[in-house]
Amino acid sequence: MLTRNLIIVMTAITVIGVSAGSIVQQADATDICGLMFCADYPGGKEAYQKNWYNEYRGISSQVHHVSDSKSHHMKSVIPSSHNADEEFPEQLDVFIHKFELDKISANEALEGIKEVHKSYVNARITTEIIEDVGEKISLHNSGVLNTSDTIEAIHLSAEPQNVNPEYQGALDEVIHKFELDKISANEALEGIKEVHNGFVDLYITSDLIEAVDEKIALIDSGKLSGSDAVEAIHLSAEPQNVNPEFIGALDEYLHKFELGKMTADKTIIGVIDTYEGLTSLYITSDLIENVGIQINIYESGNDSVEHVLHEIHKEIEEIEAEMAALQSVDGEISMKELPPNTVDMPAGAGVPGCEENEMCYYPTHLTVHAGDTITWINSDGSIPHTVTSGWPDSDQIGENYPGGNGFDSDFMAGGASFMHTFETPGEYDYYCQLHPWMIGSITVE
Ligand SMILES: [Cu+2]
Repeated sequence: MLTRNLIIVMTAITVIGVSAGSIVQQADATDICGLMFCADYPGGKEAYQKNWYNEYRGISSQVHHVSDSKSHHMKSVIPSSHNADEEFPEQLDVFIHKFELDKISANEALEGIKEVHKSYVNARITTEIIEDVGEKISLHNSGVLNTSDTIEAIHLSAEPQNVNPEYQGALDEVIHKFELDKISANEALEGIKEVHNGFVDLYITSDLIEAVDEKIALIDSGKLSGSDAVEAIHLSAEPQNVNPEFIGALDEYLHKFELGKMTADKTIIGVIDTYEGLTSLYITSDLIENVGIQINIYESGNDSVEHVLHEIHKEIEEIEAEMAALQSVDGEISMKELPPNTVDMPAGAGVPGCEENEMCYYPTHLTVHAGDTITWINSDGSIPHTVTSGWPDSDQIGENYPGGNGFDSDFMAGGASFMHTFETPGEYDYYCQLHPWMIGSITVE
């Protein structure tokens, strides 16, 4: 898992470095260590590369003889057809990663890649991946792609499972800057287009890339503008996040309704607004469609508001149960024992995807008694986080949280902790302003 994340991060950064340099300040491939600048990484670039390389040793030694040999030794690659989609990328990785670690030149890397490819073709083994790589090699042969772009393109098409996270990671860099008001909507769009074009220029496509393509076409035709466009791209670029974000927004109203703080009529209006907000951005999911059906039932006058709200809540619970089931299949998360009333921000919280295992804030949902003090700890290396009342995109956050009792840790460096005492019963949502996929809540009884 760690290995996978590092590859994703490293290559995402390379893409940003190449394609969005003007937006992502100093985002030069040599300066970035994971999600941070090497200057901020404990031990600097050398430590980062060493950690990263060690993760890869297993694979490297497995096919060591290949990486160190010239063409006449290539018979030592034994192509196998039943596992081709796994083994072929692994064999390519040896050259790609040596290149990324500056251990071999781009030409040497491409030479190695070509020979691995040839050995599969000679053995008459083909798969979509092998064909894709063949295509990239011919683009290089015809002069359309230069050598390092070719390697980058081969890297991404040889690991199709990585294209989406890498693409998302690159988009996220830009989108989060916009959400933190560090760049304007126009600058964000410019950055998104640069990231997008970076992939398209490398002849890499995926469903996700096509979905963003569609949104960009909507922008260009004037149907979406400014921050709506950025939001739409954000949500369609993270389809796994649409439901949690939608649920989070709906919960704002449903919780208030359940706590008797909002009438059913006002609640349904909030729910409809939330729903229309997403659908006007051309964003859909099963949950969004099911909530749409309930809204239709309400608008047709065939059911009471209370029952419609109840049905919507049931839809949410079903999706949440599905997400929980996926997590338990994902399995074994080993966590250190935490003292009571403590929430940890574990390693990896700064990487999108932690929300799938509820590992951005751990525990993500905590129930305490009025008068209890909660301590949050940032254990995520040297990556800063915040603990801020509200949820991404809400108007009133931190100490301005509606209803009072809001809190805001401000930037918490790695190792820092933050405490807040909850005097009043209620539901307290909070999130990280730097990584909006980090969302948690405290229930005070
Ligand atoms: Cu964070």
